[in-house]
Amino acid sequence: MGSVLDQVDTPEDLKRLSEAELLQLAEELRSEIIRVTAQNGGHLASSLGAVELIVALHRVFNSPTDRILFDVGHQAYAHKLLTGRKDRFHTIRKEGGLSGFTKVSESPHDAITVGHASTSLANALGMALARDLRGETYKIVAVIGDGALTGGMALAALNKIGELQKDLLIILNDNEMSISQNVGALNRHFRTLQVQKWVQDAERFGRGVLERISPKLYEMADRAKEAAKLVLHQENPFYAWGLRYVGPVDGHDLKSLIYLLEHLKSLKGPTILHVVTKKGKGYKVAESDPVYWHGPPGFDPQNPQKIKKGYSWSQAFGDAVTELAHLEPRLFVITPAMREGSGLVKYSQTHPDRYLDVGICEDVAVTTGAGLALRGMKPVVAIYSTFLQRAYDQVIHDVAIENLDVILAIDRAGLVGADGPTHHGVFDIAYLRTVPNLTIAAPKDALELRAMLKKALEVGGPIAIRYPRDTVDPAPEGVWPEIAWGTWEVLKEGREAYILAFGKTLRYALEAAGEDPRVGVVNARFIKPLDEAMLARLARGFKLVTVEDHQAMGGFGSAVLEALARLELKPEIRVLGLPDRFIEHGGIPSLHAKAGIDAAGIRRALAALGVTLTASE
Ligand code: TPP
Repeated sequence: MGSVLDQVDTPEDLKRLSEAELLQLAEELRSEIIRVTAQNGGHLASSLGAVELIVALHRVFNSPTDRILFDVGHQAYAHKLLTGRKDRFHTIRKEGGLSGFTKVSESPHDAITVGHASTSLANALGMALARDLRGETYKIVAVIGDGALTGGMALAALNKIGELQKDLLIILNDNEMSISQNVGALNRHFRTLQVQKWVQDAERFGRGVLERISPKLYEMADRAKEAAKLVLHQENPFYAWGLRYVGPVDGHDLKSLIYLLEHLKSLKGPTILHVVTKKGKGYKVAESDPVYWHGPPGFDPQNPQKIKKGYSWSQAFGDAVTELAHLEPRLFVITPAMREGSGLVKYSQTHPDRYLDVGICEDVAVTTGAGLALRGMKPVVAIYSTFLQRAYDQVIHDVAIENLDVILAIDRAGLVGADGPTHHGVFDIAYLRTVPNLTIAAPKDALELRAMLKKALEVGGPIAIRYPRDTVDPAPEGVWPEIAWGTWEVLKEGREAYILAFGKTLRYALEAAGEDPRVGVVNARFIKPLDEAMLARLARGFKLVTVEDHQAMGGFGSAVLEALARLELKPEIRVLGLPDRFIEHGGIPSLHAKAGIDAAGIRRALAALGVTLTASE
């Protein structure tokens, strides 16, 4: 048999394939996903685990008329390959290439634009309402992982779906994993369901038979009856929600999946099909370590090894809080499902009683922090800038109004690269800056991060400390420098102009200024409140350029302009930041250059102010 994938340009082509060809197609999809992810990096393990499910969905449903929604959209690589994008698949996550997630503007087959978790069910409900109001008859299928189902948004949507009884199919793709081991009571219940199912099957077929025939179990059973029997029971939580529940079934048994979907697709009302899959399926290393292989950088597919990445800001944060928790017994760290990404593995093992993974629910993370603070603890909510967007009201309503001692350790602040516009952390300054009581700081290195964390515990109140997706030099253990709270720091004196930068853009500022005595550089490490004394002094004598890895609108530069207006100072000034549009995925340095916030961009701004520098290559 030649390549089956070569014969597939649209999902229509799947309808013609034999069972053997479909099985071969699944294997070819796996190879292609491994080959391209090895080059580009990407969401390998999740995509490998969803291959059979995606083949079955495209065999049974008619995309793009039928709408197939992928929650998070990171598991949908096979979907991209089957929906007219195989020739461009090698560009995934590269600048100008395919997105790493589903994206409405990329393909008519992508039902939703995603990247953040737990949105598929509310979207599906909205689509079902629209479909019925407009007298249309297409099918709607939402695929959601057990991790994404820990999100309050998904659970709240289920509540409404159960009430409204619209026709839609929800596929719960349960691999027991979020990025880390999944958490929560529902997850515990799924494990019980799985065990119950094994016991039932064992009783029905005899344990020995089951061991021999599984996972081909459903082929042998009387399938129609099987599907009907699996519609469960009083104790199933979905039943209480008014949802028909089918499962758990083997999510890699392609033939049975197709059979089941054929039967479920025309049922009235909402149905949940619970499929059990293996994250990383078909690729040994990914199956045995799905945490690392959730989203690896590139690797050698013949000899897949973990790559030791450089020391990151996340690790610097994790190391600092692990140490700090020994000094401060009230310190408590919360993560919304990002233990590894936030550098918290060591912390979680060292201080398990002062650590909480709440699941993918950033709102719960922040408000649990509020509760801890109200009762005398010192919570640190470790959260990515982009995901903190989910908890804005909680920051205002639950934390800031009462000026509670909650530290927001904001990781991945700034452009994040290959994950693109759903993940760029470029709004946090704008949305936090307007909240009274809140302090916003950005360290220049790991030592300053330690100083800020330690001092934040003493100063109290809500304090956001933002740092980028980047490497940083490690700081020595046991060293906790003092920091004058609220002050900026002159890193280089200048005679004509000063660049005000912080965090990641400081490097660009120092590079732009070089050795030129005319241009100074300030580490503007406090964004709120600004160091107005220093700002006033500089504004009186120098030209200014502000630069930030954040939207220009509403960001640090805006804060500086507002302060200058209040102080009635009018220096010559340029504000550099990201433009008022969404920045696509790409390499971070290249995206910074395009946005004009790199060293060259700073030099251009200085030139516009009459201070012309030459690049010091
Ligand atoms: N918070 C939000 C709101 N969105 C996110 N995408 C994340 C955190 C980071 N994240 C991406 S995938 C993922 C997390 C936490 C785990 C998803 O688990 P699951 O839905 O079970 O899918 P799997 O990868 O296991 O297939």
